[in-house]
Amino acid sequence: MTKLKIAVQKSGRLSEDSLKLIKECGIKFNNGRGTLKAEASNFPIEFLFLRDDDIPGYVEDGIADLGIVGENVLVEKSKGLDINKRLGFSKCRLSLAVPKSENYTDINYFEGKNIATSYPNLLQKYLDEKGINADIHEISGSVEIAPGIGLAEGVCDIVSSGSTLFMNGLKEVEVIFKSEAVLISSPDMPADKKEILNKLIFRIDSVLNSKNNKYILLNAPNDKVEEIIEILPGMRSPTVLPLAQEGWSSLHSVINEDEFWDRIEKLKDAGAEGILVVPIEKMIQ
Ligand code: PRT
Ligand code: ZN
Repeated sequence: MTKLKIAVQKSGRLSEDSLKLIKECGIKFNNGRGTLKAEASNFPIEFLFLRDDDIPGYVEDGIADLGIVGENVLVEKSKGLDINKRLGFSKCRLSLAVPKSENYTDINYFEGKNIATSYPNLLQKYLDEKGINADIHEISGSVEIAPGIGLAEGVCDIVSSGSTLFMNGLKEVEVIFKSEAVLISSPDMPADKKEILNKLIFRIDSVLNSKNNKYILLNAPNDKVEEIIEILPGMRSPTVLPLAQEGWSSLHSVINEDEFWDRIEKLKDAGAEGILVVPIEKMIQ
């Protein structure tokens, strides 16, 4: 039977969320500590646990059919792979930073300077676009200490909260790339594997959609129902049910996380009462 092999990070910032997503897709497997491989019991998929930097290469070589990796690593390695799905976790940015005391005005600051990074390709591309000539000093880790030990005048590193830069006396001055975890595959996947991939993507979509949406229930006097329906865009139109109390209705719908607070305020102003908002387990569209 055809199976997909998916490469996921063995241990690190991507691992937990990658495996959580797969579990939320209803896929069951055992991954004991230190195992390099695992097999799902209820879906045709096998897992390879690897270092994130190796994942694009393994997918390119066909050792794995799919991978979950940070977009920063994918683009840095530039392997001509497809992004099948943006997964919304491990969000971060690749930024240029300089010592706090520096008087930074714009990107021309870096002309002729030394920049330490683990992302030489992404950085070079950015500097080329901006017409800046700088010396890129590639190092594999602890990039943030480079200015302090006199190795470089600036750094280009992954930033999430900004506290690592702050603690090392640096300030973020330019964001050069925004990243999140992505599901990748080789562009030439055979049809039988593609079919399994489409099933997996269908499940991932329903999990991601459910995270971005909430189920909302509220009560409203009948003469306000029409106005409230205008504010409540559902997957189709809201469900309206009569309440035991004469002249009142209950409305049910789905609301997007992004517009949530804005809509709730409008609903209250329009006369909605007893508003309940509940998470959605899966959402099939
Ligand atoms: O061992 P392996 O090679 O598999 O893992 P790794 O150590 O190379 O990678 P890992 O687990 O640290 O990160 C995996 C992926 O997570 C990265 O490629 C990014 O896509 C994503 N990610 C998200 C991050 C961060 N957030 C992050 N904050 N990767 C690294 N960091 C580091 C950054 O390098 C810096 O040292 O955290 C520090 C900055 O964090 P803040 O919060 O202080 O700004
Ligand atoms: Zn790595």
